[in-house]
Order: sequence, then structure tokens, then C-alpha cells
Amino acid sequence: MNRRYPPVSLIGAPTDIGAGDRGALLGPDALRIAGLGAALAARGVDVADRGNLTGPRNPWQPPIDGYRHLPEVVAWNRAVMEAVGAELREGRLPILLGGDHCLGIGSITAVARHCRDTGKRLRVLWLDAHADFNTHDVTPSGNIHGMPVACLCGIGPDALTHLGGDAPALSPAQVRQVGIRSVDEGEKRLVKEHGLDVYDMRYIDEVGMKRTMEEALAGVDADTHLHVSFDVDFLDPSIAPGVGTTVPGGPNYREAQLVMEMIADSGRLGSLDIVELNPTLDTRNRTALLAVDLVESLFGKSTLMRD
Ligand code: 6HN
Ligand code: MN
Ligand code: MN
Ligand code: MN
Repeated sequence: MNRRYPPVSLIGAPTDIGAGDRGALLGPDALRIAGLGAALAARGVDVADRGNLTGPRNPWQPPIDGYRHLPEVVAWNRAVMEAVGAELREGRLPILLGGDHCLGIGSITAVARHCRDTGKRLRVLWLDAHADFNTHDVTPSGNIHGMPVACLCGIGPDALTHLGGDAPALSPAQVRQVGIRSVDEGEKRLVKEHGLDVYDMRYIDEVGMKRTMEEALAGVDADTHLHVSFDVDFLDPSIAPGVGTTVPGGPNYREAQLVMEMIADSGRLGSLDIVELNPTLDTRNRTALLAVDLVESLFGKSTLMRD
């Protein structure tokens, strides 16, 4: 038994309801087929697969008032919030297998509520090529997977900002974004206005991933619950092609490993989302296999025994 990690629960949310491409609904099974559960178990982690949540099918409609599929997005996020909340209350570490990134709203709303109930400080690490800070009036697409950080910070439709009752679930000061390299014009203004802490690729190029992660993790202590929201488009598309919204110039394999290893070293990982994986755009499930490899590092696997 691995004493460093609480028991883990895998929660599948097979939907692409907030995305601009179909296929992320296959993410949970692609991760299972890549061996996620077995890899964690091999690290001595007690892991239970809770199976897949259910929710509305994707009607594949154009946006209405700047939102695509808002009622369906709300339904999926409610299911995710309840499932993640239930695992946290049992002292378990939930891993949400998306599904697209709109599901971060439900997942993190549950985590934020859990932190309020237990008096923990919350830090969210948002690993992504995108800031996901759009609103219905600036979004270029209407796709709600481009809006979860804004919704969590209280900017968005009531049904999503108040998913857990009170809003906002998060303050921008609790969020650190790493790997960002695609922010839409109107979104840029909002990111600045709300003072989001963004470690973009330019910054990572200049100071290196080590210092970036030291800064992003600064202040994380024994009273902190660390939530990692891992959008696989964070990774450079040359190593992770299985995602709908690839953006060139992302972290390479070694940089991504270092990110996960440094999070593991913090010892404070409390919950995780793995989102946007789209195996229909992939070959031989290689992006899911890479995600599993990175999750192993997140759960303490390193080349040399350091502990
Ligand atoms: N993701 N900024 C673009 C949009 O449509 O809002 C892309 C968002 C991608 C979201 O990858 O989670
Ligand atoms: Mn906890
Ligand atoms: Mn994202
Ligand atoms: Mn993204």
C-alpha cells in the first residue's frame, strides 16, 4: 500500500458536450485501455474504478446566446460535481476522466466546497494550452470548454457559476495556469482584468520549467489541497496528437515529466482532472499512453528512488 496517497477513485465522464470536435467522449475508455488503473495499482495506490457517469447525448447544435449546449453542459457538470464530492467526503482522491474541459466546472466546484467544509486552502494548477477564460460575449466558438475558469471565478451563466450553491467557487488568486499559448482577443482582456496568474510558454522558455513550477507551487503547504486540471493539449502536439485543440509550442516530454514530478514532490495532490483526450484523432492510443505515463510521475514514480 502506498502511504503517501489516499485511495483513488476513477470517475469517467464520457462526453464532448462542451467541445468543438466530437470524440472526447471516448477519453475515459482510452485512458482505461492505456492502463491507468493498473499503473496506479502498480505504484501501490489503492484504486477503484467507479465506471462512467451518464448524461445527455451531444445534440451537436450551434450556440444560443453565445453558449453551445448549455443545459446539457449543466447536467453533466452536476453529475460530475456530485460524484467528485462523494469521493472527497470519503477521504478519497478523485480522478475525473473526461470528457472535455467544461467538466472542470463540476469537478472544481466540488473540490472548492470540500475545502470550505474541511478548512483547507485550495490551489488549482491549470495545465493547458488555453486560459479557458472566455465568456458568452467574447467567445469565438460558443464552446463551453473555453469558459470553465471564468465560470469558476463567477463569470458566466448562473446555472454554471452557482452550480454548488454559492458563487464564485474560486477566486483567481487560487489559480495558477501553466503552458498557456493560445488566448483569444477578448479573453486576454478578461485574464488581465481578473489578475489571473499565467505562466505562459514565453515565460517557461525564459525561466525554465523548474522555476516556473517552483513559483506555481509556492505557498502550497500541509493545509493545502492541490487540484490539478490537466488538459492534454497542454502537451506539445508532436507528443500528444490525440486532442481536438492542439497548439504548437507546448512542453516537451521531459518538461511535462518535471511538472508532474514536482507536483508529486509537493505531496499535496488532492484531486485531478484528465480532460480533452480525443482518441479518434490519435494513432495507437499514444496520447492516452503518455497521459498514463505522466500520471505515474504525478503519483511519485521517478527514475531514481528519491524517498
Ligand atoms: N480547451 N479558446 C478557444 C475557444 O473556443 O474558446 C479554445 C478553447 C479550448 C478549450 O481546450 O479546454
Ligand atoms: Mn481532502
Ligand atoms: Mn482546457
Ligand atoms: Mn486546452
